[in-house]
Amino acid sequence: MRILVLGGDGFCGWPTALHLSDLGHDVTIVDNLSRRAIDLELEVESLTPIRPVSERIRVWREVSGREIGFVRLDLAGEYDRLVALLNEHRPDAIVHFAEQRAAPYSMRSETAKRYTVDNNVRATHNLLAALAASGLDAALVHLGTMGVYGYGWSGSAPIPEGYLTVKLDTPDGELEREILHPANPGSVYHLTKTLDQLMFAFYASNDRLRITDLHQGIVWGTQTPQTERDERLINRFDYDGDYGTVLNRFLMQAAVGHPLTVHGTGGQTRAFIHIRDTVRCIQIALENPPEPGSKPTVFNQITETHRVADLAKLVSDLTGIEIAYLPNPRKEAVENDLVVRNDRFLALGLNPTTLSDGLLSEITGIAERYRDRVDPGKIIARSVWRAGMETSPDLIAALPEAKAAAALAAS
Ligand code: NAD
Ligand code: USQ
Repeated sequence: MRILVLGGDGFCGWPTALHLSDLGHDVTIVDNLSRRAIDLELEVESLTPIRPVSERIRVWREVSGREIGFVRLDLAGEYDRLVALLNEHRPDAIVHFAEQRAAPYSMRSETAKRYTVDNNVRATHNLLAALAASGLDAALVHLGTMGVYGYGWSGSAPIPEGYLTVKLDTPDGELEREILHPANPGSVYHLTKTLDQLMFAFYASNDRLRITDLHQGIVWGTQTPQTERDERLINRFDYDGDYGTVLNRFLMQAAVGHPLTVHGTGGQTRAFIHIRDTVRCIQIALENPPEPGSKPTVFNQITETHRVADLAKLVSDLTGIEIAYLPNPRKEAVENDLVVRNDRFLALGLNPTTLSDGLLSEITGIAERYRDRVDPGKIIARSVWRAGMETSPDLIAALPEAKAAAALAAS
């Protein structure tokens, strides 16, 4: 297939582009490199030394013999170029990762809130309008989030894959309807994903676009078989308080000898998926698109659920690093149940990669290798959901020597 990977320079997009290219698809990355610009704004870098996109693509050609195209384009701001790209390129499928994806970043300031809504909503709507105008029959796979359902809304009831069946009493009797699961966003970022869902429902119905929305959990891990093939293909690894996600942060913290930063009691339960399964799920979704005229297909893209406190204990038991219970900078339920249906991917052949000591130590190994790139002043999460909420001071001024961190872990 000819596939456009929108946001293909990012943490999920880059390994997906390589995976699809390795399978023999003709892949073109479309990205405005805004994520790299946000690193400069936040004065922090990926823990891993990611290479410029042109070098990444050149190295992939060297090691695989396969070409990946690159178009630098802002989906939210360059509509006419997007239309021209679709008309010239005529893709069979499009994978859409190209949004501002960090909940804490989306809450850090009014500017960041407005940027996140402007960028994400316009990017998605521009894509849908351009696709409808092009008359192409390309299947669209979008990366959504588990957070559209919210946490704790349905208690211990399993979260279905996108839709709920409801019964309405009418004067003429009972009416049964399938509706999108109620949206309960927990941040401005998550809010944009709930708006995306409505746009997908409209364009699937009005323009017969074939859309799959993947409600993905928190992605952990960093490398895939393709990104491991050369150090210059290495994937992004965010560890800072805005972009770093919880499990990768705990593993990085353990590797460099920083206490594990649990927000509140750690009673929050979340859904997780390894990056190797992310790329496989996208392949499966591309191979199983909905028919024109049907409502968007929703897959819950998760393989397991865990309480944050249990993850901290697991990493602490493995490494000997202590746990720090910090004021929670977010407005979120102190504790929640989370039971999630993921039958569709399992039925289509996904063999889940679940938490294992081997995979955990692979990541601490990466963090140890690049520990000199860690800025300890960027570890504590300081973007608060409401002005005046308390945050923790830095827990350490400088990282312990590598030897001291290893001794601590061994003790
Ligand atoms: P990322 O920030 O690493 O990658 C996103 C990419 O999109 C970046 O390269 C960025 O430059 C690009 N981009 C953003 N706005 C753009 C625009 N207007 N035009 C062109 N390019 C643009 O994020 P990620 O972790 O790879 O996440 C990818 C997608 O998956 C996001 O939509 C995110 O919401 C979703 N997701 C991520 C996770 C996770 O844990 N990382 C979990 C669930 C869902
Ligand atoms: N948390 C800690 N300590 C930390 C970091 C986080 O206790 O050091 C807690 C948070 O308070 C939260 C939970 O861990 O309760 C998850 O936080 P996170 O930053 O790992 O994940 P989140 O903000 O939910 O966002 C990430 C991605 C986002 C994606 C989402 C999937 O950044 O793009 O949509 O995971 S989901 O959570 O399923 O909606």
